[in-house]
Amino acid sequence: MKSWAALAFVLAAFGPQMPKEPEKGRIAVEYREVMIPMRDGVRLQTVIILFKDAKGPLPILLRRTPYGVPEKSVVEKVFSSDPGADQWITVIQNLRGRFKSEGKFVMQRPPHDPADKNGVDETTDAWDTVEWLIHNVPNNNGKVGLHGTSYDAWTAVMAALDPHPAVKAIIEQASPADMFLGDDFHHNGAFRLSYGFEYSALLETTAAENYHFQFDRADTYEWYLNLGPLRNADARYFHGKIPTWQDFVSHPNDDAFWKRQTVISYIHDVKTPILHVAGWWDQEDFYGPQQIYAAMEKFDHNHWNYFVAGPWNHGQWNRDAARLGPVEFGSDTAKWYRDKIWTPWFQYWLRGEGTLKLPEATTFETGTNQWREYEAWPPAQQVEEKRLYLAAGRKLSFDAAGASDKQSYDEYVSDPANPVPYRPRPVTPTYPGPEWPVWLVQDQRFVDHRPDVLSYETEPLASNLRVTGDIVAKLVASTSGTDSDWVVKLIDVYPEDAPDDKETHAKMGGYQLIIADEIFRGRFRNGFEHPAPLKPNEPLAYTIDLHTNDHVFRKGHRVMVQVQSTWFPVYDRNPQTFVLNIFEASAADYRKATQRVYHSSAIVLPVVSAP
Ligand code: PG9
Repeated sequence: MKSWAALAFVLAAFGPQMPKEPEKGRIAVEYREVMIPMRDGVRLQTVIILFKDAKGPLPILLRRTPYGVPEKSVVEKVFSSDPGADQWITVIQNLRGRFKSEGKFVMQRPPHDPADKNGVDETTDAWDTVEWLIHNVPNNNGKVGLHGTSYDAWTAVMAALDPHPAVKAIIEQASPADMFLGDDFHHNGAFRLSYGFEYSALLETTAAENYHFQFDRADTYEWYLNLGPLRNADARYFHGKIPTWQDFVSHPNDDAFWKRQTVISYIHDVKTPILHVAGWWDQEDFYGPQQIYAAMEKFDHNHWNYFVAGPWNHGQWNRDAARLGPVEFGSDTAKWYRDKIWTPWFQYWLRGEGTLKLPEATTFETGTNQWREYEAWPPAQQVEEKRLYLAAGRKLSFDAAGASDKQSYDEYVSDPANPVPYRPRPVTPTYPGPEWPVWLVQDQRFVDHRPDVLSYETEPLASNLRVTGDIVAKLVASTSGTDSDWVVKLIDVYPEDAPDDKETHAKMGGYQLIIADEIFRGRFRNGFEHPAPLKPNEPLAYTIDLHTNDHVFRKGHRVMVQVQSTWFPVYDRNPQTFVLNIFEASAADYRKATQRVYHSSAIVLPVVSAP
């Protein structure tokens, strides 16, 4: 395994049971590697971790992954020194076509056609694995829990569609829900260029299980800019050999391919207790767990569906989370989640221990740094929708006075040849980091006052502003082109006299911290299936969901909104000239455009009156 894969594996693999310093009583671990047969004869490489002196029978915790199973030496080191590890039998399995697992890997393999009696998918593979485990693993109690982060979480969600009767509980942490609308590969139809390119190379380059694309520039901003139109990616580098890239190119709209892949359309019931976990600053799959929770909630007759969100980036619930970058949370929020939620959840459902005292939603309120409990997510009580208008003079105001003036706007030129960077340059490769995991908390002053970024802000707040629930941007905007991207960022601006961060030494006076953000690709204004050109220079209304949040803008802080039309290279550049398929656009299609943001635009905030 290459470094990132190794890291990803360790993070995802051990979940709450993180490596700790060896303690007095070491646990005797037994490592078994087996090939478990699926219904079509394909065998999947699986590691089973047993404990020699365990007081059993024990439940099984299963994680299914594309990222590799652990080696014996790693398992012995980590598990033997974890006092909580011998509560369960841990099982980790490679998906089809990954490492020593047989068969073919398919990126997010969609469910098979129900008419095909021999069909296989992640749901049947999970079913077959559980069936084998409960009959072949010694000393198991017949109860299985599924869990994981990101891709592994998604395999757990797929198992939940038709779970084996032995599956008694699931925790999905940051499962993607829809790769066209809000997770790793696109947001609202805008293509996640650096992630899509680097992740497909990582998983699908032959001759290496995990291949880090070798950039010949230290700054990938420059590299992707030099790449030019997207069609050069395949012509110069991938040569038709990366199936996921081919899929991006062949499916530029939300067509049957993406609809088959999204898990949401397969959710018609909640068949097993399931907990969904999201991170407020998850740079990969923040949308997924919120959407899957909401979709399941409609069918939650047994009260088995729960939601947790904390102040984390992708996977940080598995690590330390007393801070993210320069933002402090006052305590280790990840440990709190593992001790108070993750472990009791599985102890209750799989071992029959304790009582489940979990509220419908548990979220960490940033700004005041406290855990909150809600009877519904997003909460309906004591929440009032308030509009913050993008007013003249770059002011952000609850006062609607200027909003009725339909002619008043601010203007900038968006130039695809000089796109706004999404993080300070040099933009290092996505993996192994360390910059990628923290980009959403980076100080936005590095783009504030660029001529192609509009910043609107309030006066310092006279009292705390508590925002809990769904945040929505109502943008009224025009472009001189025929297609355009709109990026909206809701930002907490720290007071000028805020002290420097002691650990990172970041200058926190005036710090611009993103709280919510999203991009929208204009061509999909009337639907994601059928792109259409925009009428040049016509003010058009866009509703952009910035998703749910739980944050207090504290007294003395300012609220800021930034609007821009490029966010590069995490998103590809919109040519700003309508073409049928942006993956096939030519260099000449990429043109400057004059963008106008009208003062009738607003951010709709779910404001909570209670302190
Ligand atoms: N965000 C990663 C991913 C999940 C599913 C598909 C593609 C990528 C991950 O961390 O696993």
